[in-house]
Amino acid sequence: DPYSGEPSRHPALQINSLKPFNAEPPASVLADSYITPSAIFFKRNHLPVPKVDPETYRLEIEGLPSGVVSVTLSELKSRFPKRTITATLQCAGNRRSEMNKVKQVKGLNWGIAAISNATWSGASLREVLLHYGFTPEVAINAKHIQFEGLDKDVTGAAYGASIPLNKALSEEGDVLLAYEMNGEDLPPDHGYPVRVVVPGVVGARNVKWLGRIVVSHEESKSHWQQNDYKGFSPGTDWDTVDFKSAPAIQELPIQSAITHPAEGSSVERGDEEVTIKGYAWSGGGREVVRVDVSVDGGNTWHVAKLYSSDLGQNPAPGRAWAWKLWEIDVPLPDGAQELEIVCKAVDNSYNTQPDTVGPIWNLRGVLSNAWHRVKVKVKD
Ligand code: MTE
Ligand code: MO
Repeated sequence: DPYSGEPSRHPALQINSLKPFNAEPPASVLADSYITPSAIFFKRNHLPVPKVDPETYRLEIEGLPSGVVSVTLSELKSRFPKRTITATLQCAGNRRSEMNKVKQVKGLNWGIAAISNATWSGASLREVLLHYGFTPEVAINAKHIQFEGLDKDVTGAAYGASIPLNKALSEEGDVLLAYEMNGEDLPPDHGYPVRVVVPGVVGARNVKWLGRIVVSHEESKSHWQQNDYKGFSPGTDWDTVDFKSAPAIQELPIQSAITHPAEGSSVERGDEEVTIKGYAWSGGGREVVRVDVSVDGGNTWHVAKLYSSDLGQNPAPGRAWAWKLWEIDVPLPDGAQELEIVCKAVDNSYNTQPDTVGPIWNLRGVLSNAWHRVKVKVKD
């Protein structure tokens, strides 16, 4: 069994698939802390977790004028300043289960918690590439940075993905070769000993157990870059889909969801108010500037209070990599028997979420970011 050496996992995780391991925290605890504890951070593995010995670990870098470079873990830690960012990771399939309710899609049936927030520390990918000989001449032909994991399928093919060169090389891109998560060594499930953190970009490009970086004129040839993680029209089905016709998902769209109260729970009329909580995040470093909340299905709206890091710092423009948590107390409407609680977020480009799932439905169930709706009863 290739899965016999898997790490132990927190019992609170809600398991979507055991082999490979895919799990999300309960929605009710997701917004309890701004930084998601690593043990309950969502986990999305396509393959068995590889066992990597930090002593023999080598990161290979290809496509630079000096040929193949081989970097040890201690070189990565000692040669480059340790950079730290707080960044939210979201799987392209977060909230896929809502698409499934419209029409069956293919993929893991994620709820609203295939998203989590952590601090990540490591070497800057930009600084590493420049150190090992990346020059403007290289940039004339190179357009993509490819990443390969040390996790392999039965045919020996590794997990792989790529990002545009400009994201990797930009000083404001903040792409890390991370060796720490929340101040500790990366846990096995999250890519020990090194993973790429590409803030603002879909989880799939944040390659774990990083074994190789290739500076290239083309995107990664991997299945996950070419034939998956792409968006399509609701009218496209498995008979007509042409994966070559759509770009690979990189920056994700605006997202928000309600973590409290839970669907089907109830509130007391005597309380006169309902406390509503959730998260909001946007891709590409766009900052969430507002979250609107309704308790009557979207007829009337209230503006929630936003929370970011406990340091209270505003993110630099275009580098809002971390989510915001939000909270609001809304008065109970007179006589209502049931509330339809709705949230939608707005980012600093004034992008907002679509109101329903139908028009954004797609066969793979990715990019599911419609208004999140939760129904609760009002008890007399
Ligand atoms: N990297 C490798 N090597 N193998 C994988 O299966 N899954 C990707 C990405 N990086 C994956 C990977 C996907 S689809 C997501 S959403 C994120 O890792 C999940 O990261 P996490 O498990 O740390 O939450
Ligand atoms: Mo993902």
